[in-house]
Amino acid sequence: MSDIKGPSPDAKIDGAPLRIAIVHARWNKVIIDALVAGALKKLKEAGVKESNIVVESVPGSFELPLACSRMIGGSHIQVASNEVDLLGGISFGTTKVPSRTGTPAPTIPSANQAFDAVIAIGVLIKGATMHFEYICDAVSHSLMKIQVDTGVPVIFGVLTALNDNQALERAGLGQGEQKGHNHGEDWGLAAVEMGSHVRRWN
Ligand code: DLZ
Repeated sequence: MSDIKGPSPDAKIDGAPLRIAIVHARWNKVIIDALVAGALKKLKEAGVKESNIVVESVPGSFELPLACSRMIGGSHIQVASNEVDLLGGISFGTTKVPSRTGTPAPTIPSANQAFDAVIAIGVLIKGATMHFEYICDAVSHSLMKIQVDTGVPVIFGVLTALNDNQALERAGLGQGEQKGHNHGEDWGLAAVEMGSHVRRWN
């Protein structure tokens, strides 16, 4: 990576107390797999325990906002395990919280939240129609809204590439001499930093 662009050196934050979710799309899977691996690598290097990381997948990027929103929905309820079942609700130990109770969840301190941050990972590659523009716009705005509305950081791990090579390079899979930088690593670090900040700010 150049010295000019990209994030400044690692903030060296201890991720040991944090719980982090990764929600990824399955479109363009080779690139997705590399990005998820990059994010996981940095989470673990920062000290986030494997048992405190949940990885969930959805079909495409368009599904990311709903999945993130539902994963965060569990953040307002006491957590005893990190087992998440998006279709049937969220399981906390032996107690299953229904998906749509209609009852506002009790808010409890952030130390008890299900997730301190969620990383949304998708790879959108422009095609011949306007599809790309619509999904990029909807997903980016929705993910921002979710984090601002809930106060739980949602890391924007969605590549919006104009062609395959742009996406490959941003996952460290570039074809030429320059393999590129795996942006998943930056997203892992951003999740640790933001999760830690929000705990402090609460
Ligand atoms: C349909 C579609 C297309 C054409 N391209 C992509 C893409 O490049 N990246 C991605 O993550 N998803 C794509 N999808 C799938 C949509 O995100 C979504 O899953 C479907 O439209 C179903 O809602």
